[in-house]
Amino acid sequence: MTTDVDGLRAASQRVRLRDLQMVSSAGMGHIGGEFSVTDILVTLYLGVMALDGPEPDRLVLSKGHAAAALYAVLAEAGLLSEDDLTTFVQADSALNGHPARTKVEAVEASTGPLGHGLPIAVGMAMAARLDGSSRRVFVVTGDGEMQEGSNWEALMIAAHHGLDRLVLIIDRNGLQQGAAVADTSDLEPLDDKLRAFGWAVAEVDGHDVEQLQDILSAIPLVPGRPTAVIARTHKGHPVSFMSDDAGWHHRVPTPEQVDAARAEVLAT
Ligand SMILES: Cc1ncc(C[n+]2csc(CCOP(=O)(O)OP(=O)(O)O)c2C)c(N)n1
Ligand SMILES: [Mg+2]
Repeated sequence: MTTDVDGLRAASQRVRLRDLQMVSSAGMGHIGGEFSVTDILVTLYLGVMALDGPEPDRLVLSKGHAAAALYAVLAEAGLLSEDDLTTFVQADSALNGHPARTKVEAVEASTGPLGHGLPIAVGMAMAARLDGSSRRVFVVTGDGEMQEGSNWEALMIAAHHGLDRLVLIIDRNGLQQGAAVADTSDLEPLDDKLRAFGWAVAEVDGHDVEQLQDILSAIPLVPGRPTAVIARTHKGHPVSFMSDDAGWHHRVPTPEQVDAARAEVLAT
């Protein structure tokens, strides 16, 4: 499925509205990181990935705490139903607060404990190569998550094996839980570090679906190298009172805040 840029923008708006509803009725979620990653997931599922056919691409949402955004995007892609979304984190629902591979067919890897998605995706990319498949493997991490040492082992082994169908997208919103990434264990210069580990690196505005679609459709950027896309985002985007505020990592909006946020999402 390849949606055009206007279609992607409209889908992002619907996903954020749906996410607000899911988090407020469930009384839990991670709205800040869900809003920062929405445009990335929408672009991947609706504008880049092959979802069916002989060689479907695979996606691992390593920042599994943003599960509500993933579920809402899967519904846009026809891989979950609107009814499914209403069950988010209810007892007996398949839609847990973190994605579970054994419960949702479209979920490729169970995630939540940070630092595992990239190593899993490396294994998937190696398996694809062994199968003679040209499928791409996309993995989306948080930037705080990139502090985990397991990611840097995975970066090394992916480059060693020249896995150029593997794409890492880092949701570079600058914040983790309760703090700025730069204040706890700084990642910079992130692009140079990734290049030094043997990756091709691009940097984009992670809320610009056109830029995202262009770069993510141009894989591999360098033949023989895995690709890392540093997507500059804002936690809570585009809601003014949530944006770039670590307090909105997992705060649940009040009904008044839901209304105010809805109006701002609709205005973008
Ligand atoms: C190994 C591990 N440590 C801690 C947590 C708790 N936790 C959940 S989200 C989060 C912050 C992650 O920050 P980042 O990766 O930047 O995510 P984003 O800003 O996109 O929400 C933390 C510490 C976890 N899920 N896994
Ligand atoms: Mg972050």
